[in-house]
Amino acid sequence: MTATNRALEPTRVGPSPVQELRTGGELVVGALAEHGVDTVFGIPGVHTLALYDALRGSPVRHVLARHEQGAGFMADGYARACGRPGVAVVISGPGVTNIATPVGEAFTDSSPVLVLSSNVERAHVDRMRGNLHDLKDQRGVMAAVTKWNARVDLAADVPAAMAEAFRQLTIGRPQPVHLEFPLDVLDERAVATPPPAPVPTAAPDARALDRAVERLSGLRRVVLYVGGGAVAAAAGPPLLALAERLGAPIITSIMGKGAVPEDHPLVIGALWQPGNAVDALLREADGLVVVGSKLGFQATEGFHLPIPSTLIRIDIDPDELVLNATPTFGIVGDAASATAGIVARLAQAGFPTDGFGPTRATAARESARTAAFGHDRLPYLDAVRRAIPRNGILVNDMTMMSYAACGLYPAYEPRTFFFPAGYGTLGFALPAAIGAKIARPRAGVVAVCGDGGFQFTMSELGTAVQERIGLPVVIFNDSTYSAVKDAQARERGGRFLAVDLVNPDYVDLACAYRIPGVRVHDSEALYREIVAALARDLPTLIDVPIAPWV
Ligand SMILES: Cc1ncc(C[n+]2csc(CCOP(=O)(O)OP(=O)(O)O)c2C)c(N)n1
Ligand SMILES: [Mg+2]
Repeated sequence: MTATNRALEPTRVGPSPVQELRTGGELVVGALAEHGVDTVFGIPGVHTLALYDALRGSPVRHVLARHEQGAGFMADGYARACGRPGVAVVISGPGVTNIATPVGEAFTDSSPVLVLSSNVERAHVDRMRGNLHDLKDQRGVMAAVTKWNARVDLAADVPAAMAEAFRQLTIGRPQPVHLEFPLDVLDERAVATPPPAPVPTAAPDARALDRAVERLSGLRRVVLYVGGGAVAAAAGPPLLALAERLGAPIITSIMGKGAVPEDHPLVIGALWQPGNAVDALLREADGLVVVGSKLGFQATEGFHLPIPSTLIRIDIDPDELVLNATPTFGIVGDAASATAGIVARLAQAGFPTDGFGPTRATAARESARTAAFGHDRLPYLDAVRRAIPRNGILVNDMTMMSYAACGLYPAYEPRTFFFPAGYGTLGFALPAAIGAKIARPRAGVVAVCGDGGFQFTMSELGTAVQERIGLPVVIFNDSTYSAVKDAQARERGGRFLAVDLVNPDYVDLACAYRIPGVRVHDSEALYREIVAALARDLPTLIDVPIAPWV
């Protein structure tokens, strides 16, 4: 096996007592089942026939996408919804380059996606000898968008390689990994060597927690800033306990939405903006505790988030811990156990503080809401929120209404608000929502798209119909790439180009797929149609013509 980040030597502990010869493909599928994978998303080809042969009759469900980009977003949506790795299976060459985009999204947003691909025969890999689906450096393509990737050159190495892939998906920051199998490896028969034992993850350093508490006891006005790491670690209860003990308001990034309930009086949500009431609160603060956030360029509006004199950072990833803002000190650890460790020590110290308190936090939130982007479209967002159950999932595309939702749609539970925050890929919402609904079939899942973004992956409607996915797909339709038009208006003196769209009639499109399609003109009708669509076991297209944003 050849690995990108480090050499991988599987432990050879001799053949198992039952020396059953299995194909590489069977060993891959066997390992998937052993690692608890119930579903894979993909598109077959002649290079993956051995894998599909093994999937037939296995307990692993295969969901047939219409484009590998869709399969990648579905795997990402699945992972975001339940926290377990989402798995995609693609062919060599075009299958790999097609899936690189959604894997890029999963990479920037820290979502654990496993891509399994074929490659040409071992003897021909990277040599461009005219094989079907030749790609000069397939692993290089995927190295750009994954945390770890490797080629498996012997069928006997498959279990160890799969074990390492799952280890990579579960240690540290969750991010995509890729394994490729030359097609003759998938057909090769071998006795599997058992995988090495998993390595347990380390607990946060007790001395670092002691020092954090020491430092916190000298502070009077602390604010918590919570990112996607808190969602991944299900850190809500200890974060609320910490906030309540310190009287500390909680600001979230977009990726942190839902880590703590946005109707708690101390929770502000993703409403920080330079100059608003939340900004004022931060400028008054003497301490900021950042949990599971890289304090990224976008989230901090170009690094303009006010940082008080004491900055404590908690992150599972030692590199992210010091990225963008140097902490007074940092704690390497997962958001839940590190925060719980601080709370336990504060309780022991009998540490009392009023801090800003819930009244200040709630006042800042309400003031920031009235000044937030898209406040004039609130009736639509309220209708969507009322229609989706408290634990239901809103899956957003890159569209103006979703930008408004980032601030104004309250999320109450972890893994209920998805947005392609880092890579900003149009076409995320529909396939990611399909993946989410497959991961959590009983949850109410709603996709929100713009008319432009929807067309990037609308072919996945076919997947949703075939799999009978009950999914309202709301298209806020202004026949425009408004986000771009808005930028051309503000930054280019209104010199518009390439932003007007001639769209299909989405109700007719629904008709072509033989699924319900409706057009609604106000928020009440939108609410009713989402509720009705959530009760169906088929997708529903809801076209909402809206006033121009620009
Ligand atoms: C893959 C990809 N290509 C291009 C863009 C650039 N882009 C960002 S927003 C946008 C317009 C989206 O239009 P629509 O989905 O109708 O939403 P609206 O902005 O009109 O609300 C474009 C083209 C992108 N984000 N992703
Ligand atoms: Mg539009």
